[in-house]
Amino acid sequence: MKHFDDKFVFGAATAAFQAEGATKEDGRGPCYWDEYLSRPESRFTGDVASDFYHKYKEDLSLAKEYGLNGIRISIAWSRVIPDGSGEINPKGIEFYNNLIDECIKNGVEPYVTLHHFDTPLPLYKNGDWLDRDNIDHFVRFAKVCFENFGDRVKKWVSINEPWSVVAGQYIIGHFPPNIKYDIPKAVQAMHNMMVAHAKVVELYKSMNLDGEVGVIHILESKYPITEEKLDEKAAYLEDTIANTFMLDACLSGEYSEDTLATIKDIVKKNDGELVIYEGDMKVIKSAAEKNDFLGVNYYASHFLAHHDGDSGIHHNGTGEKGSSVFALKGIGQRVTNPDVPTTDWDWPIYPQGLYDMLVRVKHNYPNYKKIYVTENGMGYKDDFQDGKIDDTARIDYIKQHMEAILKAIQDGVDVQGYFLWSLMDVLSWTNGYNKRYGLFYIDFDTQKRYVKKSAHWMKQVAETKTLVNPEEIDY
Ligand code: BGP
Repeated sequence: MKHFDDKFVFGAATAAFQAEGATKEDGRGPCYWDEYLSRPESRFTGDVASDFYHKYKEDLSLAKEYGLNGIRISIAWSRVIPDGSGEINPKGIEFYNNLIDECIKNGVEPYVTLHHFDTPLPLYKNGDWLDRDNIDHFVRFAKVCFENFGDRVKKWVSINEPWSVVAGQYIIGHFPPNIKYDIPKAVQAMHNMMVAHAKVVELYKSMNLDGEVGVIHILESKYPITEEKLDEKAAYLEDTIANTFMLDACLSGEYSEDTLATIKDIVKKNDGELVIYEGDMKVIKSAAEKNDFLGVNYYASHFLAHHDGDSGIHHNGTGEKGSSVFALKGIGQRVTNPDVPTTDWDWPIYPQGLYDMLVRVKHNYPNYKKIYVTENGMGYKDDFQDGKIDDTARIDYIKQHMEAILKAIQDGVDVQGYFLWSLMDVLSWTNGYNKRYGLFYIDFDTQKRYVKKSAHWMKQVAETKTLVNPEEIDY
């Protein structure tokens, strides 16, 4: 199949903290990133970011002009409820009302995420997703959003990427509270997030709003670097903790025997224990039947080798190619596959991994309903030449991944949309502003927007529903 069908959504993604800026305006409370990035050793802050808070009209009009009909935005919990659990901030409601109305006015449908990495600071200090009360506070926040925006927003996402949150917070340690190698905490927080997701689905469905609700997972394939049994085991273990654990929860509504045994074993090898509270699996099961869609975020796949020692990680947060190390005790280590190219941040570029993941979801979870690819894109140090940015490397990346999606559709997977990360350049959580993903380049000193070659290409793709050759783009 060479064409996307007429219903296919061509979108781009943003997230509140990475785009909005205006972190102290109109009564917004701090989230944990505000506190973390204000420390003296921080290389950057989110105080201005892409200034989307003030420039959203311009960005939405660019989205429309360049052929997009969908946008992912997220609602900053601490803009709507500044301390996370107390008073509602009318100015926060007003901002999102205006933003949502502007999306609709431009024919760019908002897909709205409730939690995109930005827990309000007081709740984070209470333990964030390790604190079970956080679940109730989050459900209340969801209710406020459904009540205020549910008449116009028809696509809701509970949580963005549980695995990335906990890997950042408790394993890699590049997200606050910067804990390293605490796999038991990571697993517990993931489980708690899936309970929170499930409760939000239940709530949404009980409100009889005429829309859809789902969850987004980062789903990156894991392959053994050789056919050796031990390498295969390492790939299986990382796949279970990062992918199967979450897919089982949101699509099967139960952890399979294998999944649970493997997770418990990994946690035990790291001196911990997973606690599943009474009632958790009941709500998870019920929500799995009601979920309307699965969002798949995909950037890279990983190649695994056996690893017998302690955990050891070096996070490449600057784009110094080749500097990454990632080895986990009781799981395995990521290694370079010489046949697979990587970005400057050492992310393997492997579109086959997206195809394999999409087909696997359909095969292993036949009740999955439908999929949106809710993030995919290439972090790149764009070269700005007199107002022009020729990002052909990014176009190649996107094209290859869209080809993988078309192939999956052809093979029977129901994928209904693609959202490029990101609409315009935004803050990258652990890298700052030189790792760019946008269709629109931002000069962060002036906040002026410039149209990249990839935006011209995307417009043609969206208009023709065909993956046009980048060489045909006049730029
Ligand atoms: C995803 C997040 C996004 C975005 C993207 C790129 O995990 O959902 O918010 O940041 O990754 O990541 P990075 O900016 O680290 O390159």
